[in-house]
Parts: sequence; structure tokens; C-alpha cells
Amino acid sequence: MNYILTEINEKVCIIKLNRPDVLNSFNREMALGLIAELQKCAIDDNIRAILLTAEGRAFCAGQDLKEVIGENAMPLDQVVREHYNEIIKQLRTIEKPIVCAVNGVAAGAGANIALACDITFAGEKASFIQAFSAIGLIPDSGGTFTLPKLIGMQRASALAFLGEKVSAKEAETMGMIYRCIEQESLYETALSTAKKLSEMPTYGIGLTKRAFNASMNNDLLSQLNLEEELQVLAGNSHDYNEGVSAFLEKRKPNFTGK
Ligand code: T3D
Repeated sequence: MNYILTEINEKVCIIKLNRPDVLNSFNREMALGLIAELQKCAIDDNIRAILLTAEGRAFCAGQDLKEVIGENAMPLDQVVREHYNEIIKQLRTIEKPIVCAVNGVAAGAGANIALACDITFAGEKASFIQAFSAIGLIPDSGGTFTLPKLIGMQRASALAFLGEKVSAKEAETMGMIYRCIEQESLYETALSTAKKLSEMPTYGIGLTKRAFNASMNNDLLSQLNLEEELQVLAGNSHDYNEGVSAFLEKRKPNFTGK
């Protein structure tokens, strides 16, 4: 069984979680498979954007709980370090836009992986559950970092402690995700967004992602210095030159991501 499906559509790599019978919960093979695909996307110049989604009725129910029980279970620290920390590091440090289409329930690590993507759409049947507290764990996969920043400490605390299900619409309203979409048009909307991004100046978009990441820890002055540094990099790019030339020549630009 191939637990991670990939397809290249023009300049977009579509990655699908594929264990629908267990709501795409992560066993080790699926976690390592996702990491490997993300690593490939990071270094392949032909891939300019990524779409992450899943097969079946769920997006992802987090850790496969059958794999972490019993005498052959992997130690928790190894699971967190080698699976979830690595997935989140990849999602946040790949300097290419990553769009997520949450097609159904996203629970535990599944929820926080969706929230670590750059632009997250969810179908109106989707939901988000910080399922960790129900089994005595803390939110991992960057949840303790991302969630308070997205929705504020009060809501983050309530959702993490109570483990309540949040609908896609509520998630949109509280700023947890970018947009809730009619279920039937979710995939097409997410794919067309990823395709649109893949034709844009993706080098500059990648630098924007780097700046946003840094802004989580920087004060204003450090961030202004970083903007100056990154703007020089962006300004020396092919795409900046092309964008300005195309504007002045009143033609469509041809961006290369360089
Ligand atoms: O090592 C570590 O544990 C550290 C890592 C932690 C990261 C984490 O993600 S911890 C959180 C783990 N996830 C959960 O606790 C969520 C468990 N699942 C659920 O609460 C529910 O399944 C859902 C709310 C997500 C969906 O509910 P529902 O009613 O739509 O579906 P269901 O009937 O519960 O599940 C359908 C099947 O998927 C079912 O199998 P069956 O009965 O048809 O053979 C169920 O057992 C299976 N399934 C769902 N989630 C998991 C799972 N199997 C293994 N692991 C799961 N996480």
C-alpha cells in the first residue's frame, strides 16, 4: 500500500495522505513517506507550489493510536522528533507556497499539520479537533506555537484543553484557516490557488515565508532589518526584473521562481 500519493500537475506537486480506512492517521511509513515527498519538493526547481490533501472522508486523524501501544511501540520522543517535528519543519521551511485542502476531519497532529501550511482551505464538512487532551497528551506538531498565534490564547486554551470539535466555518471565522469552501469545489479551489501561486514570483514568495517565520520571534527593529536584507535578495531576482519590465511593457510577465 502506498500511503502517500503524489501527482505533478503543471508546476504543482499534489500530495495526498492515503490511509482512508483509518481516517489517514499516521503510521511510521506514512509519516516518513510524507517527509520524503516534501524533501523532494524542496529541491525540485520544477515544483513551484505544493498542494496537501487526503483521500476519503477525513483529512487526518493524527497519530495511528494502534502503533503507539504495546511492547513494540516506538518511544514517544522518537515519534514526535522523527515524524511530526520533521513534517512541521519541512512545511514551514520549504520556501515555496504550500496550500492545504482539508477535506474532512483533521484531528490531533492532523489538525496542526493543516494549520502549519501557508494557505489552508477546508470543505464545509471538515472539522478541526485538538484531540490530544482526550488521551492525556499535549498538542504537538507545532500546535502550542501556531494555535495561540492564529486564534489568541483564550481560544487556543479552550480548544486544546476541552478538545472540542470546531467546524470549518468556525475555523474560518476565528482566523484559524484562510477559507471554508463548499465541499464540491474544495479541491478545484485549492488546486487553482496552488497553480496560480506556482506561476507567480515564487522566489519572492519564499522569502516572504522566511520573513513571516522570523516575525514570530523578532521585535520590530529586527524585522525591519530582515525586510531590508530580504528585499535586496528579492530585488536582485530575475522575477523582480521581469515583473517591472512586463509592467512597463504592458505585457504578461513570465516568472521563473529565480
Ligand atoms: O505517540 C504519540 O501518540 C504522539 C503523537 C501524537 C500525535 C497525535 O495526533 S495524538 C492524537 C491522536 N488522534 C486521536 O486521538 C483521534 C482519534 N480519532 C477520533 O477521535 C475519531 O476517530 C475522529 C473524531 C477523528 C473521527 O470520528 P468518526 O466517528 O468520524 O470516525 P471513527 O469511527 O472514530 O473512526 C473510523 C475508523 O478510523 C475507526 O476504525 P474502525 O472502527 O472502522 O475499524 C477508527 O478506529 C479509526 N481511527 C480513527 N482515528 C484513528 C483510528 N485508528 C487509529 N488511530 C487513530 N488516530
